[in-house]
Amino acid sequence: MSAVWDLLITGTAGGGAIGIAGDRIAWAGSEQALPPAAATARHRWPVHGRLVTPGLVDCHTHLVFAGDRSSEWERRLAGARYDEIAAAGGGINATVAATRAASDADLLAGAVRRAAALAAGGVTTIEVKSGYGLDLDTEVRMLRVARRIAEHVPVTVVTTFLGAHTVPPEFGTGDDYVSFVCDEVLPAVAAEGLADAVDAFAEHVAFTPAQVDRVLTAATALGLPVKLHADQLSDGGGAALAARHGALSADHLERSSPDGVAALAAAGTVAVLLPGAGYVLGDTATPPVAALRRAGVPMAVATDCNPGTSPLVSLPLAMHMACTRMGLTVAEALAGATEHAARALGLSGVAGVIAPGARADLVVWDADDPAQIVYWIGLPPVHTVVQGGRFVTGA
Ligand code: DI6
Ligand code: FE
Repeated sequence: MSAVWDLLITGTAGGGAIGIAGDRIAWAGSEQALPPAAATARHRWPVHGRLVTPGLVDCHTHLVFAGDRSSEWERRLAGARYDEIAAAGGGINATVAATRAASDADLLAGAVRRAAALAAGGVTTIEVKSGYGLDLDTEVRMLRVARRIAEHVPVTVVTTFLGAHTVPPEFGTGDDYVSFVCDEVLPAVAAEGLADAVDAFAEHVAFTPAQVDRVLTAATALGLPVKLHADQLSDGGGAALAARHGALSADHLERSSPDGVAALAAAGTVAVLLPGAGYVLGDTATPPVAALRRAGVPMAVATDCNPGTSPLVSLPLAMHMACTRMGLTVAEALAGATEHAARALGLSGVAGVIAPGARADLVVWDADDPAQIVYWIGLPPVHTVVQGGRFVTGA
């Protein structure tokens, strides 16, 4: 750790102090225990009793897409079902058609707007999935666009290849499409270093466990970590399947069985809760939070921001919903949007924590208790965001 601190934050809620050197946290602890390096810090910033948290981590989004599906939602309000709309050519494939037709500039502009909204709510790390291209060219374009978000919004972007999102119309069967994903798209994406992880949609409207197994096996063979959309609309054994592959995370889990929960616990896989999707789909099923808690499965919370089931661009609101609809405590929601979310991205110790060596991503809140962050709907009390040691809003 370099000797001279660039910034010393003092007077946090609870009497803490944080030393920053370059883009990393050099020291964190009680103000009473400040080491000698504090005396030579280039800048001092007393935050007057404000709460300071790690920069929030949104560990599951589909930010890059084109088109609009609000009319599908209107049809669902009138009684149509998500799977019926998908079977009739709407759903994910409607967004695929719009995304294939969009220019890179348009894809980037839309993603930047949504990323900026997330950042305004205190997010400094965003995972972004592909999965609305489903052909080689568009999947690659989506991932390149995802990486470029960070040129426009002060966030770190982590990318996930979700080629196995649904079967595109030009493929007759899921098996043929999965062969194309494993043999052609995934190797190209890996060769270009475009994906930090690989995901798939295990669901009766998408891919069978056997097909998902092929995708995750191919990813592992290429050295890429895996994660899985699991047990959202039906219990297809997705949690156990994710665990079997040593997945970083299993996401959704509304219909996971006790066996699935036990498998996640044994594998150390993070459970990512996505309350926006169930809310928008009007699904009253919620993940087995009490069982996950009992089993010691780390729980993360994310927006699942996507055009079909979760048009949500506020992580604090997702945290609120995770408390109100799923029974998380405020402390669990905060850990879920920081430390556990970072773990779901393979970034333990790098993001989501205030500890020496971690990235200096911090939010100073106009609040002195985490409940005040989670409680408000539509007004996250962000005072200042520091990303990579630099002020990006406020002070
Ligand atoms: N699960 C979801 O909720 C979204 N994708 C997924 O795998 C749905 C995405 C969409 O409908 O566009
Ligand atoms: Fe999703």
